[in-house]
Amino acid sequence: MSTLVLVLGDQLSARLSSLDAADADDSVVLMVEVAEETTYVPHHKKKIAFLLSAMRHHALALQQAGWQVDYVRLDDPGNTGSFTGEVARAIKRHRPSRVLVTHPGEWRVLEAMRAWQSEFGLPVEIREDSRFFCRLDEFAAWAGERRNLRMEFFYHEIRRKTGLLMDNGKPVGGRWNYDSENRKGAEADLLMPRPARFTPDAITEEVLDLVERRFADHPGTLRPFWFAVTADDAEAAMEHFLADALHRFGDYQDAMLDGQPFLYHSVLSIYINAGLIDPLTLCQRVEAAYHAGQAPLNAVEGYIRQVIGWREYMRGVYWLKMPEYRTANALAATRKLPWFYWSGETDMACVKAAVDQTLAEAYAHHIQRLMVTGTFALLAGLDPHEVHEWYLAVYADAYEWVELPNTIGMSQFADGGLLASKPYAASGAYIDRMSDYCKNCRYDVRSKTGPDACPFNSLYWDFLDRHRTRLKSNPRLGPMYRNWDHMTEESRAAYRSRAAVILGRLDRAERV
Ligand code: FAD
Ligand code: DLZ
Ligand code: SF4
Repeated sequence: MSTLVLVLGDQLSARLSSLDAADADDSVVLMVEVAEETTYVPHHKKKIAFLLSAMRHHALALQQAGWQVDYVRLDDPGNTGSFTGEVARAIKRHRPSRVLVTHPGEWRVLEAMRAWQSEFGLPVEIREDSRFFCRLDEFAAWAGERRNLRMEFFYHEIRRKTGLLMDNGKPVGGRWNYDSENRKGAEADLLMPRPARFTPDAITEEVLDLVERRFADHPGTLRPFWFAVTADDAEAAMEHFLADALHRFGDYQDAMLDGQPFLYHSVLSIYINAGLIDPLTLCQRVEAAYHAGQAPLNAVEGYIRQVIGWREYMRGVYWLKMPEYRTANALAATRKLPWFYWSGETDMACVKAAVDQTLAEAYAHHIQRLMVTGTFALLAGLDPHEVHEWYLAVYADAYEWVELPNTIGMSQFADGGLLASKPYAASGAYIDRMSDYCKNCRYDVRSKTGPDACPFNSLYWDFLDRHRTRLKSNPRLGPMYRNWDHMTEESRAAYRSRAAVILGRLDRAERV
């Protein structure tokens, strides 16, 4: 046997650069369930179950396609618990002349792989991940010497490159971006879509038992487990989204509703990131829905922008800025992550809703991640590294290449503004405008500084005040600083003292 092809848990794609470069008659595909990957952060139980079940199903699909697959289970005797240890054992078993692998999604894994060639004494080829629209060297060239990177210009490039929503070199409809139409508040109705749900088969049931036994101390609820774990079912989930929710995706993209974890979102990132859905196929299907008159342009453009714009841009920033990016902390935030991020035990109805549904489903939509749990962490000065580890652990779609720039850059402004033009800081008024959470909250969103005042209100001004030196020259924050300066000294003192009460409670691990 001449080639050993290592396929990772988020490389479950029918077309993969490592497999494309190998010959099925002369290769062994290695897939390994390893303790290091399941525990380097305390992943949500549903996330582990999804990945392990999807890996086991994918191994069968590869066998059916003619590959010889060597699959190592978590409980197999002798499992060393790491990629490096398992590749070493597989080299002894199969005596390959080379190792092939597609570029991994995390820096720490790439670092380990880079050592393999000298460690094992045979060629190790790490191939570009062709499942993305933008190669890493293309992104580096685009980023060049720019001090601030902005997604919008990058997105135009990828539109041109892919031809998605293009008409003779011009954007369909005459505009690149319809985001200004995508900020409506939603109301619950009886016909709200729900993501497609799948009944676990025998393979998934076996994995669920394993996860229940082995990861009982990890966060989150395991059952009911309803994720797709095969490419066919993931495709069915995609079709379900196209038919049921895409047409209103744009209108309600930023909305939040109590008891509605999914709204009109696709809930497909879990499958895209693991390789079960090809992003180009998905975007082409979305574009076709527009041309068939099944969805309006604001929905279709908005959706495609998330996938070919934000998703690719985050990956580019990650690989451009690692490893320093992981420890960036431009605002010098050091407060410990409050326990309620793991338990949902808080009186803030918005945060409770986001955390509770995260623990139940390993999912929250973008505005919940950004403007509820993310904004609270930013305003309260939580340590961005702890915040990062939380996001990486609790979401089923989380891998460092996409989670870290979203957390460190977009949400926590810990990169000092490389990725976002201003911090996503907001008072309770934003959450009140975009959701119905405030109606059932113990706090009063209209109250600014009294004992029942919404914590977001005082923390917002306190945040701006604390970071004045760094943020005052940001043109997008100028009006806010002028408002603050026009307040009476008494008002400013009241905001500061109410914020101090909230922050003191966090520091003493008291209920907020
Ligand atoms: P939809 O709202 O239906 O969007 C469609 C698709 O667009 C998504 O499936 C996703 O592939 C892509 N997308 C949308 N926004 C982004 C974005 N900001 N970055 C990258 N892709 C995007 N996304 C992840 O895939 N993994 C993560 O670990 C992750 N961590 C995040 C952490 C924070 C603090 C924030 C603010 C955002 C994070 N996101 C992450 C981005 C976004 O929240 C999720 O992609 C989205 O909520 C997934 O749900 P969905 O499939 O229903 O998305
Ligand atoms: C997330 C994850 C988990 C929980 N378990 C495994 C595993 O047992 N085996 C595996 O190959 N991959 C797993 N993964 C995904 C990896 O963490 C991911 O492939 C790397 O972080 C590179 O992106
Ligand atoms: Fe959240 Fe404040 Fe509204 Fe309560 S009042 S739900 S804490 S924004």
